[in-house]
Amino acid sequence: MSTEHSAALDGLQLDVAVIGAGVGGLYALYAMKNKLGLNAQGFDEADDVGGTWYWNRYPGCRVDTESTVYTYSFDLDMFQNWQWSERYAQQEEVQAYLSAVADKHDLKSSINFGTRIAKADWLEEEGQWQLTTKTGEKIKARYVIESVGLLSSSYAPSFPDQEKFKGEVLVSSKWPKEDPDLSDKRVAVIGTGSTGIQVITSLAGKVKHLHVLQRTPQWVVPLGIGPFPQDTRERIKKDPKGYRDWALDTASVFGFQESTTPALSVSEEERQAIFEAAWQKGNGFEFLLGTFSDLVVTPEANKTATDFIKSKIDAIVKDPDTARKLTPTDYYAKRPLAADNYYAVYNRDDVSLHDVKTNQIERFTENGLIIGGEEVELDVVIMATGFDAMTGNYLKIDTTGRDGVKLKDEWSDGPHTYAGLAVSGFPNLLMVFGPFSPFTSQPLVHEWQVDYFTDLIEKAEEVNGVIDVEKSAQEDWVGICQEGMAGTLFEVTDSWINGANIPGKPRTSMWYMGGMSNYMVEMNKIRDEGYRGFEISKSRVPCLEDQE
Ligand code: NA7
Repeated sequence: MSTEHSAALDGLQLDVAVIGAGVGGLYALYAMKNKLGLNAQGFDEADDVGGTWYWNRYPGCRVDTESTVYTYSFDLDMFQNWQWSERYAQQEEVQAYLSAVADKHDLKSSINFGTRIAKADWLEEEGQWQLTTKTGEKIKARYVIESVGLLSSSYAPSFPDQEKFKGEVLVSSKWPKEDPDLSDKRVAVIGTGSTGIQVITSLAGKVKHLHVLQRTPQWVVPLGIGPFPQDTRERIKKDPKGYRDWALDTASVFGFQESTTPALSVSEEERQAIFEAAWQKGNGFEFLLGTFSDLVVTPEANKTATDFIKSKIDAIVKDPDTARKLTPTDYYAKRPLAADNYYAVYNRDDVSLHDVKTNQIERFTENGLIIGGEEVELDVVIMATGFDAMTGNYLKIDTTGRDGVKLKDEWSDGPHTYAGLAVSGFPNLLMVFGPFSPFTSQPLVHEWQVDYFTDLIEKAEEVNGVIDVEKSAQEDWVGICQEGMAGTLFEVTDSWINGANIPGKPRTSMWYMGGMSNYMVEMNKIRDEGYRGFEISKSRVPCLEDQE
C-alpha cells in the first residue's frame, strides 16, 4: 500500500497497527497476521521496508554483528539457505534480505509506506487506540505494536551559519538514495562512533581530502571483514533451531559465548595472548565480552584492555601527536567499536584529524567550517552524530494513555517499562525492544519478544481483554535494571547507552543488563505464573469478528 492510498486510511478499523517496518515490525506484522489471524496493518514513514537499514545507506554501512545472528529464525528455510556473502553483511545485503522476507510472506501489501504516525490516543470507552497520521488521517486499532527502532531517531546538532555554507551537509542516517560522488571533494566527518568509523574507513583514500572532526576518541578494534564462515553455514544448515537456541542462550546474542574468566585471574602473558587472538579475529563485542568476564565491571580489568589497545594505537599510528589524540582517556565501556584498519587511516597524507574538543567547531562559512579559529575549506560535511537512542522514536509519537496521561510525562525522568514490552497505563501497547530490554544484538531477540507478546495477545483475545501492566511490577523491573547498570562501567562512561549523548536528556539506565539467557528465564517464569505483572481486563470494544 502506498501514500496514494492514504485517503483510504481515514476511518480504518484494525485489530492491530504495527508501527515500523524494520526488523522487529516486519516480524510482528507476520506474527499478528499469520499466527493470530488478526487484521493487522503496518505503517512506516519510509517508502520501503528495512527500518534503520532503509535510512542508513551511508558509505561503509554494514552490520558489525556477525550476519549469522543478524537474521530471523522463524522461516527455517530462509534461515538455513539465505546466502549471506560476508561475515558482516553490508547495508544493501541486509536491505535485500529484509525485502525478500517481506516478499516471501506477502507483508508489503499490508504496509502503509510513506505514512508517519504522529499521535496515539487510548480511547477508554472503546477499549482501543486512535492513531493519527502526520497528514491527519485517523485509524482505530485494538492493539498497537511499536517497533520504532532503538537507534532510528537521528541526532544532528546545528552549528551557527549553516545556511551560509555553499557545500553540502549530509546526515549519515538520512543518506540520499542516489549515492553522491565524493571522489574529488574535500570532506569532513563529524563524529567517531560506530557510524563515523565506518564512514571514515570507507572514504579514506577515495575523496580528495578527508577531515575527521573528533570530539571524543574511542577504543576501536578490528572487525575482521571477510566471507561468511563456511563452518557456521554448515552448522546452521544442519541444525537451525539448535543454532538459534544456542545463540539466544548467551548473554549478548552476538554469536559467541561470553567469557567467564576475570582478566586478572590469568598471567600477563596469557592475557596478552587472549587479547591478541581476539584482535586478530576481529569483532568489537567479542573483544569486549568474549575475552574476559569483567572488562565492563572493574576499572582494573578494563585497564588491561585499554592498555592493550593503546599499545596497538602507538604501534600503528606513526605520528605520536596523532596517536595521543586518538587515545581515549575514559573506560572501554561504550558500545564497542570495530573497523578494519581504522587507526592506519591516520597515517595517510590525505586524512587530517582535528581534535574538536580542544579546538571547537565554531561555525560554518561559505567555504567550510571555522575550527579553533581557523577556516577549514570543505565541499561536504557529513554528520555522523548519532541518535536519540532507545526513547527518541517512542516520544516522537504524541502518546496519551489512560486518564489522559502522556507518555512524555511518564518518562520525564527516563523511561519506565515492564520488561521492555509494555508501559503501565498504556493498555494494549506492545513494544519490540523497548527501553529495559536486554542489552543484546537484536533480530533474534526481537523475534523472541514478538513471540512472547503474541502469546500474551492470544490469551487476551480469548477473553476479549485489554492488556495493561501493574505499576509495581513495572517499577520492580526498572529497579532491577538500574541495579544491573549500576554494577557496570557503562553507567559512568558517557554514551548513548545511558542517554549522555543528547543534550538535556535524562541520564539513566535503559537496559536489562542480566543478559538474554537470564531474561528468557525471568520472562518464562512471569508467563508460567499467569503473566505475573501483566493485567488482562475485560474490554468494551467487541473484536472485529464479533462485529460482523
Ligand atoms: P554515536 O555512537 O552516538 O556517535 C556519535 C558521534 O558524534 C560521537 O563521536 C560524538 O562525539 C559525535 N558528536 C555528537 N555531537 C557532536 C558535536 N556537536 N560536535 C562534535 N561531535 C559530535 O552514534 P553512531 O551513529 O556512531 O552510533 C550509534 C549506534 O548506531 C551504534 O552504536 C550502532 O549500534 C548503530 P562524543 O563522543 O559525544 O563526544
